[in-house]
Amino acid sequence: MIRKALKVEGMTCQHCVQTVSETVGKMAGIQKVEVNLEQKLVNVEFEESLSTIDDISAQIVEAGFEIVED
Ligand SMILES: [Cu+2]
Repeated sequence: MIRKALKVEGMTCQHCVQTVSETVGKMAGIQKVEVNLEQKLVNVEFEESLSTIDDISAQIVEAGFEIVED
């Protein structure tokens, strides 16, 4: 299990937070999703053999948000 933080642009309200949480939460191997709206961060705990960070990023983009590269 690893933990990573993604910077996500485009989340503006609790509805966005819920959309991202649900989208990521239903993926395989996701243990925990925490969205920090103020910091625009999505903290994810997941099993890398089931979903990669690229998979998670792709789903967030699919849901209409933008991943900001560090
Ligand atoms: Cu919103």
